[in-house]
Amino acid sequence: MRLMLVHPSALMYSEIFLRLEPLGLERVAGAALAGGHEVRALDLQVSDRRDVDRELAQFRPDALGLSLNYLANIPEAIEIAQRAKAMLPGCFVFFGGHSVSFIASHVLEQADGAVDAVLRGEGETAILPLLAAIADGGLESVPGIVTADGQGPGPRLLDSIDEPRPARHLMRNRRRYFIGELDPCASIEFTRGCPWDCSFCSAWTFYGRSYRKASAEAAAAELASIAEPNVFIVDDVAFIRAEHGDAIAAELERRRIRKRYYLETRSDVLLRNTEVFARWARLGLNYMFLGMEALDADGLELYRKRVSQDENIHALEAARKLGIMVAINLIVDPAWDTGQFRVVRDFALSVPEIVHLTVLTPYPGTEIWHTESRRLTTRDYRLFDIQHAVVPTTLPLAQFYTELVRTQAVINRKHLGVAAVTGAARALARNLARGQTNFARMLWRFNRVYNPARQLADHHRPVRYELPMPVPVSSGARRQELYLHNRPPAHAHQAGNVHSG
Ligand code: B12
Ligand code: SF4
Repeated sequence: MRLMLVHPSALMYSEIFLRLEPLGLERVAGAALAGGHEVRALDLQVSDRRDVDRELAQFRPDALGLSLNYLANIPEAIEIAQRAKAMLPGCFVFFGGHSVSFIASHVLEQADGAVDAVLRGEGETAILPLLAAIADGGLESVPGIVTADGQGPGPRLLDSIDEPRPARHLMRNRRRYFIGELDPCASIEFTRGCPWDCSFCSAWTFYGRSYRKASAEAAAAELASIAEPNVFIVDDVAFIRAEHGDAIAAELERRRIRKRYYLETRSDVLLRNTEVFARWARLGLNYMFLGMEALDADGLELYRKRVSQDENIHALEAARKLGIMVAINLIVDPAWDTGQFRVVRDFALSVPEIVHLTVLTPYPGTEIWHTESRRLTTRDYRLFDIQHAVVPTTLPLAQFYTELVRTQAVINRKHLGVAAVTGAARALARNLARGQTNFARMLWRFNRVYNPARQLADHHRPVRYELPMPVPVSSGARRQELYLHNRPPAHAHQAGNVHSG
């Protein structure tokens, strides 16, 4: 069967800092290729929308799958589905991915016949049964399927994430993937799932709090096959288990693989497994993203982060000692006044790290989607990108964005200053010499992309597709009700009791 897979465009604001390969889509492609299907893929982050039409006309796929990890991409994906159906009425169009999994039937209704099915949950286990069912019938028994006729069996978790390998070779324009000065940059997954349960996050609800690890051999073999010199490790929390991080490091040392890495982790994990991070720093770990989220105990408690402010501060010190550059994430609560923005600006200027701000956003799949008592001020999918306020702001909205952008600009100026005097300037020159311009463009586009008037205007665009209304549940509701994957694989307990709180 001919299968075409598409990842939608980059989101409005994040694309200046990064653009990364769609690993989930590549893994679904890998599973379909392993099943003997003919597969083509397009990533609209790095390709033109007109390429979809061109590819549909030339390849004439029997099935078209779109990746929807991000809510903000849903309107675009529906438009692509409608266009594909108009061009190829016999083509089976389906959606899959993180965010759409939580609101599958709602999106199917909105697509009004242009989308035949949504596959909830992990795509690798469902793609071959789906393609077989498109040919021979039996859609209702595909794991995770939702169609206009109703919901099929629950989604199935992969037993081992070692296979299938992502079909990286299908992606065109790979040189356009980058994160900061790691340009160009590939992505890899060492583990899947997160055992913590932060109230604003859907990583744990998607995987039913399960946690799986790739074998060290498979992880190293995959890294060895990656051509790019830089790699983003997509794990929700890297190196939770010290022995796992060590085992992969040992394989890389044995194979003499040296690249530069970027990863995301938690302060308590960094403090507990400092030796592992030190070993990875020697292997090329240059950058790390720490989700600190709040500067005070109340905020940390509210987000159920299960980390103290002391641990956060110690983690920054530990990373500095290891020579790893840290980007800190802080969540901006729409309830903030000017004083709270000032506190964050002062903090950002007082530390050498880069501070990244995201706006608290209840979205489907998170606990706060059900428990947040403030009413939504908008249900426009495009504003659910954690750069916009979707619940009432204490400051008038225009002033809220002015404060937000001012704070980001202060941080960015600091960042540019740092770039001018540190190794980043050398990296910039090196990248430009090699024709890699993604990083340079990012540094100079900030003022054009981030401006309060633009952010405010985003709220006044005509809205065609809206999120469903949140269904309130009591905060004491059973956890399992939030889970998308309900049956962890047999070995999910490998993670052990890693909860920090
Ligand atoms: C790595 C990552 C990124 C990377 C790369 C993203 C990319 N290009 O795909 C970067 C750093 C760029 C990123 C950025 C952002 N991210 Co992000 N990201 C993740 C993370 C941690 C892992 C995703 C991943 O690669 N997993 C590994 C792969 C193998 O899994 P997967 O992509 O989920 O794919 C599987 C299934 O979803 C499914 N699937 C996927 N596509 C398809 C397609 C079809 C047809 C089918 C059938 C199945 C299918 O099958 C795959 C294999 O099992 C997730 C959290 C999580 N655990 O999912 C957040 C997450 C997806 N990100 C999130 C957010 C908010 C963002 C940002 C908006 C943050 C910001 N403002 O800076 C940006 C926006 C990025 C953009 N598109 O422009 C939210 C999503 C929020 C939402 N509901 O919309 C998540 C869920 C984290 C969270 N806090 O809850 N992100
Ligand atoms: S530790 Fe990170 S990935 Fe895990 S639930 Fe909290 S925010 Fe999400």
